[in-house]
Amino acid sequence: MKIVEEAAERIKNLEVQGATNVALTAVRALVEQMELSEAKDMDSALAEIAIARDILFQTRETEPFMRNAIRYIERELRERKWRSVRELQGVAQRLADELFEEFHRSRRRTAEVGAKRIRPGYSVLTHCHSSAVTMVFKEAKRQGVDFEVILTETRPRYQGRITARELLDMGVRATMIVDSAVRSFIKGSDLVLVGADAITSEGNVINKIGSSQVALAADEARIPFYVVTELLKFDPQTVHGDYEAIEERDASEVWEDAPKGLIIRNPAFDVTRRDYIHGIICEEGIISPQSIMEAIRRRYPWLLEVTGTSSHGPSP
Ligand code: RUB
Repeated sequence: MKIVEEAAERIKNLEVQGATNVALTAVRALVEQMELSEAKDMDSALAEIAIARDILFQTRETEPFMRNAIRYIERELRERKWRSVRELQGVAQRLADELFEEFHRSRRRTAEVGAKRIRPGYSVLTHCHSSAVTMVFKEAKRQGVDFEVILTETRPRYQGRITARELLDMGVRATMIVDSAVRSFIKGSDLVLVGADAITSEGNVINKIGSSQVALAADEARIPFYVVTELLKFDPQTVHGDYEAIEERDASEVWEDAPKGLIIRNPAFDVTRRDYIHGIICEEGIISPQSIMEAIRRRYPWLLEVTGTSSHGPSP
């Protein structure tokens, strides 16, 4: 399981970050690992997939996109009859390719829709690093829209620096602020765009810790707050009453040589209630968080069938 274990390590230590990169890396690792499989029969090949799946699922708790993508491939492989392990390997590769194609189509559509919300002269505030939000910025820039971005540094892992570099590479004017300065800068903004790690059946969104504070500040200042995301981040377990688990990361990320006895809490994500979200910008266009179940049924009905182990987390 070398390939899968290495990918899992890179995901765990945030070398690979962001829900999308995590999902794509996990799927690639699974398929590459299968390519090297020396399983003699179908049962042992499927058992290997199950082991790989468990290793990948344990990397980060709050990543339904990864779980959905891997469950999809595993389910398709289990449900069909294969003549040989070779054939199964080919099909795993094809399923992954299809998934990637679908993902890129969704991304293009999401970027086109999102870019229309950025008007000339706008100042857009964002938090953390989201590849979906970056795609929207890129598309707006490609269309020649002149706008600027206020971005948070995003303690404790400073993902804002990734966003900052991407914006500067695109030639977009970028201003970084500390996370606690959001309320001071929100009044000068026209729009907030953030990504998502998970969407619940009620239309609440889980994203980088601090996103819900940004949403509160935006609400107070009457600035529209949009979430840019693929619908594949929907967590089917939430339909059954489970709360999305919120990953708690190591205290050393916050303070490496903290004094003994100090309690440090380091949740990676928080929940933004749907009431604060103007819209979810996704492959279905801009939808209201309240209509999430409808959109999932229309676009990815299989998501509602592929539930696995439950995840429990704090209430929103
Ligand atoms: C990243 C984060 C991002 C979402 C969406 O957290 O919260 O906003 O994952 O990213 P971390 P994308 O750095 O802890 O993974 O749009 O790329 O899927």
